[in-house]
Amino acid sequence: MFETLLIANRGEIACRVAATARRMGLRTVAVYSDADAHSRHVAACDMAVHIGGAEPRDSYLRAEAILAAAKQTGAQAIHPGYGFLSENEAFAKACADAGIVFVGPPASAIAAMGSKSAAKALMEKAGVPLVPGYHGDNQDPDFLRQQADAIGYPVLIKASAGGGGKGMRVVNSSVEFDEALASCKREAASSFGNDHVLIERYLLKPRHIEIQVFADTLGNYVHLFERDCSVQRRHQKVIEEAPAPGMTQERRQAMGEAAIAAARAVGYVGAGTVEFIAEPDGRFYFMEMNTRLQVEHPVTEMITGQDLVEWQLRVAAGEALPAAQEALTLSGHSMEARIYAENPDKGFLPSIGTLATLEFPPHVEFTLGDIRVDGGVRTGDTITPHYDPMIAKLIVHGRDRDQARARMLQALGDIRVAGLQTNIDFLHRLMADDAFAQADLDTGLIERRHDALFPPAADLPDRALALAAAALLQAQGYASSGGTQADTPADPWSVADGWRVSGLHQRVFNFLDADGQPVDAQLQYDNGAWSLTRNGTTQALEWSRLASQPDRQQLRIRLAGSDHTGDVLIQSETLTIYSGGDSHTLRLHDAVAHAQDEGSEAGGSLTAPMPGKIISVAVKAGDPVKSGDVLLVMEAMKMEHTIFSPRDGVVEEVFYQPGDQVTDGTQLIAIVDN
Ligand code: MV4
Repeated sequence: MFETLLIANRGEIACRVAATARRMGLRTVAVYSDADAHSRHVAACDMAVHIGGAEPRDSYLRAEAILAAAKQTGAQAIHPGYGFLSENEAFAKACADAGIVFVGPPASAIAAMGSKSAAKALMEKAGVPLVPGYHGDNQDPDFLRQQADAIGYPVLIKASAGGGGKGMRVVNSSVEFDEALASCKREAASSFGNDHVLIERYLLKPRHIEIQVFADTLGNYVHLFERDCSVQRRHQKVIEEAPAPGMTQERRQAMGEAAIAAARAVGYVGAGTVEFIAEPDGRFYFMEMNTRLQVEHPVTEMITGQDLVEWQLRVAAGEALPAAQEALTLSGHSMEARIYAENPDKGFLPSIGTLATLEFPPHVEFTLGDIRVDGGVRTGDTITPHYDPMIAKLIVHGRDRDQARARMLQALGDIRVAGLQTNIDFLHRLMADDAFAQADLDTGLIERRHDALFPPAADLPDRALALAAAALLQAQGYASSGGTQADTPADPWSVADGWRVSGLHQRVFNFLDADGQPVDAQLQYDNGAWSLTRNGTTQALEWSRLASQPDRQQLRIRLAGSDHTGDVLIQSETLTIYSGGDSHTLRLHDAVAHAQDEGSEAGGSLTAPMPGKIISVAVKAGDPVKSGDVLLVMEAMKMEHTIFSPRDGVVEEVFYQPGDQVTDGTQLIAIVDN
């Protein structure tokens, strides 16, 4: 076994590889870009080498810089992770030429699977089932139309060099064929620089089922069963699971054997995935082979008990596969959900910003367990526009699919994230969806279930509003508890701030919901009892504190007789309320005014109170300003916010211009004494 391993990647997969390498006693070398100097994967390794700028082409895609880092640190092997250089034939070859072990297949195997039509020709020879179609060299339009007519409509035209769903056209009849072919070829030429296409029968309601294969340098091949990755959105996997629901022992064996035949046909070594498309009746056809470790490999680890990164490193060091086919067994059921910083209500637009809070329920990392989290970021880290905005993979294991799904639902409901938008509530709805629960899976599930998965924004539940208001009172020290069941009775009299209004004590909180709509909560204390008034309706409220920190209140409430527990994260004026398995975000009105007070205490530096976009700047360096003058306007959570000067002074510097995106906590303007 080599002693030093360089990990040519970042984020969770770099941390994942480092965890196993270190467990095996290897020294690990991280590489990092300007944007990643303080990131978790650097901390996870023994050494780190800076390789360039934030953009991937300036760092993680620079083969020469990575090879130089390996030489400099004495690394004998390079693990490429996934993405970046993992399926780059030239990089695999450059490693081999430099005498460094590439933890992956030979360059020739990457090349053989690179072109769809060439791979299909190879697979056909190896006896791997293919979708009925034409994948030859003849590209004459009349000839291709005749092929389509013979296959029978609908057919699918696919760019040979395509991938990820790009360069595909469904054709429903012969008369539409010529135009679809021309348009597919135009897209293929401009996207891939190659307009070669193939024609296939178009399958309806297909499932994406893939087989994990492994081969060593001694000629041994095994498969580690299947994963079902049918739940996708625009060719991005959302949920993966193993085993595939409804899989029979015979079909598993047939698919496993077909996958091994595919790997053999290209002289494969290491971890690979053979993707099949499966019809509702179980017939399956080769789609493509991924010549790397995949994002979803943990679900295979969870059902087989094997560490696939350890397997990769052993094979790369020339050892035999750790287990033979007969020794591999499958146990229980595993699911993975990809947690992303993105906004499902805005077309899954990445959500850029700082993870002010990031907490998972009790879990293990990068290894076997009922709840596993493979992550690459920590609290305080920033999701930048430079890289994939995945926060973590949540992986669960259960004795069967129902238990795994129940664990996933529970774990999703227990994650706490503040500072940016995530897909967690969407994943929760997906997991709870009837079609998913009944394993009625196909690649169209998310679209088919669109209305259930993207419900119109529901009104904020009263329990969430009550939790928010009670949490603010707790955090601001107005009350140590509220209600008869609490340890200490509330004593609003002790707080002197205009709390007392005409004999009762009341406090109004003006919030804006995620759509910018006002939501007002009026809390009243009268004769030892609290109540919440919303839109003129009053309900009795009691609460007690479960745990309390300035930025986080865990409360139990009883609202109109119903009990709820909840967790409220308070991040300057933004509140994230977790209760009953869902989450809601509220902003206190007048937020910006408060943020400025903090700014003045911090020596006149004005920081963005939330992530957003600069709309306009009213001052420039050298301008004198008075307390209350407008400095700039920013947009956040669909609202415009005016930032006023907290004091008299002179503008020393303005750090941003209109159009710039800023994360929260970013200094916007410096003001000095005049
Ligand atoms: C297909 C198909 C139906 N019939 N081929 C999409 C990406 C590419 N790798 C293959 N894809 C498909 N090929 C035939 N003959 C439907 C898809 C497809 C799909 C496949 C796997 C997972 C998700 C998908 C989503 C839409 C379409």
